[in-house]
Amino acid sequence: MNERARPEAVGTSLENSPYFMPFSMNRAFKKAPRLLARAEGMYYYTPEGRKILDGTSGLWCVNAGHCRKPIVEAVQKAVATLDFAPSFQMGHPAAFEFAEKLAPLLPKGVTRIFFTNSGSESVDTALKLAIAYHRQRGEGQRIRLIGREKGYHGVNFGGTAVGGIVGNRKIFGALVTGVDHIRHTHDPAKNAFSRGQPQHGAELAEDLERLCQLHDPSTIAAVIVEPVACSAGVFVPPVGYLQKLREICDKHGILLIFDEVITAWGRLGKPFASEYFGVIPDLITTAKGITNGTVPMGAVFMKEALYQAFMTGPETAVEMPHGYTYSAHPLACAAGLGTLKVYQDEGLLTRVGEIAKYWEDGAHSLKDCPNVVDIRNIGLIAAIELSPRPGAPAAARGMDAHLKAFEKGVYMRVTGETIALAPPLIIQKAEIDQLFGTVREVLKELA
Ligand code: PXG
Ligand code: PLP
Repeated sequence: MNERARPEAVGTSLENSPYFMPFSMNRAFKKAPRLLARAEGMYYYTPEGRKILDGTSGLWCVNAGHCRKPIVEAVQKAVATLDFAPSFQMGHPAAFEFAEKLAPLLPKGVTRIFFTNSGSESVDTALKLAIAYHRQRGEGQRIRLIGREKGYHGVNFGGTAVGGIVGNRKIFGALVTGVDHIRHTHDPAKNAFSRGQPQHGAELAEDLERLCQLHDPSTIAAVIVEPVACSAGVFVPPVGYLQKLREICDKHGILLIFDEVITAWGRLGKPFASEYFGVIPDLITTAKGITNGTVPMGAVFMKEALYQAFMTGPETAVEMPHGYTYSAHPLACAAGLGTLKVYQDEGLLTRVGEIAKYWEDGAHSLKDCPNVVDIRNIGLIAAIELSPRPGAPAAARGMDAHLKAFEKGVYMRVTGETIALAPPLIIQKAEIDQLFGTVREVLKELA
């Protein structure tokens, strides 16, 4: 039997498990499970004790590496002290302390923080805030939301609607009305094997101008994009593209939202991608690395004007009717405070600047491997795109790469035929070599 499916490792067969797994091939997985039992630093360990290098930081979230002591201890202490505290009309000190410590890290002019529990909730919060902000200012006709093809903004209704991955949208009906999409920036004919930002494609931002003319800009509330579109296969913005989006939004009074669920927290060598690209949006959505993935949490960061637009009317009224039971959960705030301490003590929010070149060279060294049609990279992110296997179901080659890598001791995400690598920011050169070395072996063996 396949090592991954040894029943004694999990106690029992999982084939009839009631667990409906998210974004998974449930039936195939339950026949041959890939389980993780423990984690430490750069590695996962399977129930049978195999050591697995974490090539994608869990799901792009464990930026400081696994089971870091200051974070674990902060959460342990918090859970034994204040298990839950309501955040509606009440508060607890860690929520205010965490906001206070986050504020100095934010891009210039971005000053206020709303806590959620995930990236999806952050996105829906930001979209609602954008529409409500315009209404507060007497521009209630600005209700349209613009996303981008190939964008991923989580799975709630708003995020699914502005998202641009067809497979994630098509079975869920009409979603949210008043949404449109600008075109994506992927242009392999011109930009294949670019190192960092591709040279061609800044003009694709003009597609926003087209939608402004189609709908009239006065009806558009916000544009949401990922600075680097990670989930759909790692699409790095062409040089000048994000600047152009910013200009068009400014010209028409449209809010610009950067979805930094993945790109924040040092992934590109700066606390935020906004800083890396030198373009400051009106709102930033994030999650994942905000707590190093230990306790679910997300946040929306916004410019002062957004917050102030709500701080009107009588002080006896709730200013913004939105929030989650678990907004600013005490465990999440404790995990966030512990995480920030690790990031700051170890310089992790800027460390990628030192290793990005070594990482880039490692990624592009795979160019000669069979079936590789493109390699893309930025910061500590790399994508290796494979050609589809002729006549096979979509993404078959990619999935086989994922399975083979796991057998060889590497965990990596695959989206369609694209391998997406984004390891914890503590990775050492020897582990970068191990990661790309294993991918090379996998690609050589893969038909
Ligand atoms: N926005 C962006 C840009 C994301 O990348 C979300 C929103 C949603 O966050 P939550 O916390 O609700 O999942 C994400 C999440 C992958 C992968 O392997 C990517 C995500 C989640 C799971 C897997 O590409 N991105
Ligand atoms: N549904 C019901 C019936 C509820 O009472 C609540 C919260 O009180 C929610 C949904 C929203 O849950 P959450 O605040 O965890 O997002």
